[in-house]
Amino acid sequence: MNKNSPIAKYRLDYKKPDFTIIDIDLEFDLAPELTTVTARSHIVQQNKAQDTLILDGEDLKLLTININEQPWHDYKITESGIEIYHVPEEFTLTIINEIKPIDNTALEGLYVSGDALCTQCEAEGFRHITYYLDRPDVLARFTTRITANKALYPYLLSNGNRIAQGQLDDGRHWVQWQDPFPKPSYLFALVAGDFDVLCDTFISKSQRKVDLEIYVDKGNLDRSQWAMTSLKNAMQWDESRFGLEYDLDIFMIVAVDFFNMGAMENKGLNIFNSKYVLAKPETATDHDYLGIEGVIGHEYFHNWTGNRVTCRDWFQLSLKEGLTVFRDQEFSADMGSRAVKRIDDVKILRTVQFAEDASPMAHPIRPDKVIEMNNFYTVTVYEKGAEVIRMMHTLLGEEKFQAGMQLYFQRHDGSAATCDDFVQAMQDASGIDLTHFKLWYSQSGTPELTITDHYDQQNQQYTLTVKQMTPPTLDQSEKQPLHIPLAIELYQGSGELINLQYQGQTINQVLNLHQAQQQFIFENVKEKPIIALLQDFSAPVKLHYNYQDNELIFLMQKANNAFNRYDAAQMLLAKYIYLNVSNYQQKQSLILPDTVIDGFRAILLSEQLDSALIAQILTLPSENEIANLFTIVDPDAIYQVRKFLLCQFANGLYDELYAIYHHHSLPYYRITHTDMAKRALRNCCLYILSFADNKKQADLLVKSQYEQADNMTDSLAALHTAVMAQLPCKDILLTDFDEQWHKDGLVMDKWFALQASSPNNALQIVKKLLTHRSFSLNNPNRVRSLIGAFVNNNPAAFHMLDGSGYHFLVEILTELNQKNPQVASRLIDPLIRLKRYDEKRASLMREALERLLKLNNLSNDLYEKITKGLENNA
Ligand code: B3K
Ligand code: ZN
Repeated sequence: MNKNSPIAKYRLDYKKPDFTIIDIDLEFDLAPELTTVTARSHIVQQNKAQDTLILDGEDLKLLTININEQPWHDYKITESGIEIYHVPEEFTLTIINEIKPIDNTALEGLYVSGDALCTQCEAEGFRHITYYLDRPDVLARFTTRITANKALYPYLLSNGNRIAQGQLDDGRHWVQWQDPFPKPSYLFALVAGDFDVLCDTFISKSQRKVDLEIYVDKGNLDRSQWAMTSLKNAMQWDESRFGLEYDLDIFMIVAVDFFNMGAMENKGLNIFNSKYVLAKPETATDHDYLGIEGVIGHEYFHNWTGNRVTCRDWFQLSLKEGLTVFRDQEFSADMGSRAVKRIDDVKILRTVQFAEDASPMAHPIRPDKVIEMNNFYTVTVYEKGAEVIRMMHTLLGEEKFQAGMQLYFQRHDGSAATCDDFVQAMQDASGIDLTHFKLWYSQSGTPELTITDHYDQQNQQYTLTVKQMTPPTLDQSEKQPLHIPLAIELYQGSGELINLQYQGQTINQVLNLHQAQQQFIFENVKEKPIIALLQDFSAPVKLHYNYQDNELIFLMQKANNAFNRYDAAQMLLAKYIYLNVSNYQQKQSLILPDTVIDGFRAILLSEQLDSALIAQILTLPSENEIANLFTIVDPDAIYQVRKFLLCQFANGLYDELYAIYHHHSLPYYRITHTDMAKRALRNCCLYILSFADNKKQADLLVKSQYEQADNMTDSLAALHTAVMAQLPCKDILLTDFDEQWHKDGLVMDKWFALQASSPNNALQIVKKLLTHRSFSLNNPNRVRSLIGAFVNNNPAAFHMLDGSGYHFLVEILTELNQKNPQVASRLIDPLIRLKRYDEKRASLMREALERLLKLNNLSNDLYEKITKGLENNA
């Protein structure tokens, strides 16, 4: 931070460390105002030619340095750490330094969260605690002794097993922890505070008893049970699906209110944003419950994919993140509805990741150049990274994929590995050549498939021609064809599946694309087939194929694969969105044929489809998802067209929506997938029908649902509908919600986000809410829910033509730049995408970026994104 032109790091510059650290003994004398850290490290030279030890360290006050217990003066403090000269080949280094957790508003390193103290060290936070080789390929055994006031901090936690504890005379106590597994510094964790603890045990497959402890703020015990259930399910699932067993005697989770992201997989001591731990029916929605299950699973699964095998350098981040997201997606799919989970994941990819690929931040899942590592915890590294793992799973099949996992652990357990190592293990275990496939790791951008077909009646042949092309991105102007698995199905008009044959042989439904253009011939095809493309979204690509409406309606109703049914509906809507945006821009009337409405009616009335799937199909794509259909985005037209479609659905399907709404009411709240599905469909019906001309009835329904709801899913759905459809009851309900929940930050986040997405006067509302009693710019969750929701989920308001949305964001970022650069950097994404907007907006966005670039002490995080944004527009 605080440098004018920060220096970029390049993947290809990787060098092995000159020294390594075998053991580290840490002592913390803990207090928020001043903490003293004593670090005794056993250091061994790796490169004989180098006797200068360079350690990372930021914002530290050095007190003393000893080598082999003798004071050492041959060193220099630098901007990024310390250089210690003429060190021996093997020695003990003892460093004592001070830090001030209370001043740490960036929430990186050791900081204060409410009444507790906690750490966040990934990626490069440990250097804010002490001088160290703060890189993931230095693995040391950690022993940590924490001393603090017992009344204020009765619980003192760190990684591994508790090995000793004691009392001091002055009201302080101490606890010592030892982690038997060597680990990089980013997995170090410490927590001190007073908590309520939910305790349980898990018996592992080799009959080991593992103590499970979840630490929550006092008074929140009644919201911690679902997290425990999810943890036990995750432990069980990892044993049964991946054969992976937990390796310590204790696993702890601590929930904190101040956290920059979702959670952190520190060895044996996961630290979580309380949003992903706390849930009870009155305060958390079904969506929250599923989110908790997924994140608890994700962090737990990191114990093997991340901790036991870690990353050699941060460019390899997707090695652990893409793989662990794939694992958590599979966990959630196995626990609930696979189809619904797949649709949710694809939506995120299409909405957020495709937008990132089309932005100046485009990067491969394994980036090549990084200024601020925290900027690369992206949906590309995580979600596209998971799609790359999923494609390997598709190419290998479950059995060979699991054999690849075993080989990967056999080769790399206890060490730091690369993405290439992972692919090599998959290739060696399966015998399947992944040489061409590896390009997915180095090429950025969203590939586009353009597909044409031809049916030859006489020869009963069906020919498919597939072209692939990846548009250039700011980071890479040249693109190559990729190895893309394209899963297809062919249907007869009767709905029957056609067996894929070529030269008398049945062929696999997963076609392997390798070239810019390829042809596939299918024989014995008795009639012109209807093709279902990209089954289960077999590759993260955009698809162009000229479907007729009737073909899409057919697939919506008949496709075997639930994702393809959903996707056919999406493609049908996309056609009319595209057409109507152009109509709107040319001031012509908007249209939606009755046949389309009828297609959706059939889905709504379908008795064999899962209710949750019906709700997914009936939910219109968000404005952001729609934006990705266009090179130049017109936020006003998209908003108007989307609203038009909603009104057409509402009026056209009113009776069915109304009937299903009543038919799906539930007597009480239970967290089962069947009930969640019913609530999803019911609330989807309520939402759509509120856009009908008959506003009075909707107003009554919404109000009564809000008043009668005994759970947050239903009350929030009512409130959401009231705001989005601007129903007369909205203000009364919003006030009531505020009165009831204003002391509960996590619940108020929903209220803030909802109002930031308001279709009317959103900017004024957001500005006013900055001074609301429950809001604080210091808490990342509050910032994300109010400001994040405004800039990300309300494109028509953020991109207002007078530039007021941009102006507002500049003001907020000016404040957050100093306070919390990571949170600021997440918020700036929509502002750097100048190229996607008309000239007027683009020039206002450029001015906003130029103003930010002039800030004093501009953080590396913002600098990297602003300069890319401006470069892209040059
Ligand atoms: N590994 C952490 C993310 C750390 C982000 C640092 N800016 C959580 C996760 O992906 O599981
Ligand atoms: Zn992760």
